Amino acid sequence: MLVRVAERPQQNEVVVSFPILTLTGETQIMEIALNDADLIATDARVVRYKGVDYLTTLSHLRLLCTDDGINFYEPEGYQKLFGNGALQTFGIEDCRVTQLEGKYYLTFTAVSDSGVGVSMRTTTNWKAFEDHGMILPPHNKDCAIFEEKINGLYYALHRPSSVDIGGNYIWLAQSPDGLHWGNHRCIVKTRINNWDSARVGAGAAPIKTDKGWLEIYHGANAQHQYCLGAFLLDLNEPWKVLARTHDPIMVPTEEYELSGFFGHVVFTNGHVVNGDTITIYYGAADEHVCGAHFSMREIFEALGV
Ligand code: MAN
Repeated sequence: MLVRVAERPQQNEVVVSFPILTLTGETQIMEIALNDADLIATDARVVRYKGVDYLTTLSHLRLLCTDDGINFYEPEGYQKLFGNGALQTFGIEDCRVTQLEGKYYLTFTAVSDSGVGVSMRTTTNWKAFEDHGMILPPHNKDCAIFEEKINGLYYALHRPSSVDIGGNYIWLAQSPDGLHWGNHRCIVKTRINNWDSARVGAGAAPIKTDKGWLEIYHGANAQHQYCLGAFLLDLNEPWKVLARTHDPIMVPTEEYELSGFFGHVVFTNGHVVNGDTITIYYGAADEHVCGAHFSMREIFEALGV
């Protein structure tokens, strides 16, 4: 499992402090007095100072191993993955990993003062990584590449945000080489008066099933309450949405999902399928990584297929 680790210094009552990366990769701590009139700090995740947005935490990615899917440890001899370069100075987050033709494709959110976009690294052995830079420019996140080519093309789900006309919708892109993406199509939108009314975004790589590509996605409402749902895409024409759950398949209910660094959040980037059981790994309240078992049959029932 590759986890997002978000770090910040111990906070005190006088200043808000947060780390950013310099262009040469050193960590620099920014400090702003809490009584500074130019500081806006109303969201646990972001601060705005003199018109510039910063993140309150700096994230990197860490590889963990498990023998049973429940107990995880950090293996020796593997590097942590840190932000690198001008487009990752505020960190890297929320990685989806796709295994395709012997290669692992890591697509993650890259954050800097230039914006939030999707960057990619690939590896075959988790020791040497090839950096492909930013593949989808701001504002974009939640990119998950399909684990098989379809009719000779790579496909990926991603989530651009359109601030004026449009919204935070899930799009599908195709690529001849896995690096250059085009023919973007908007396939799943937010739904008014529903749990996914404000934003939707892909979870991990779609799961190939005999009914279609099954995608577990997150949705949030205007109060930033995040739940999980599912949709199904046609196997050969993945821009066709065959079904979508009306109600969420997972809602934050436990104490550790309702309160934490940012409460009322369940947010997934990874899963393991074993027969009818799918173990969905998810972030709870932006604080803990959890796992939950679901029945594939029950998800298909919720989809009405
Ligand atoms: C949102 C949240 C944060 C994340 C930033 C940048 O504010 O998803 O957790 O750090 O976007 O991606």
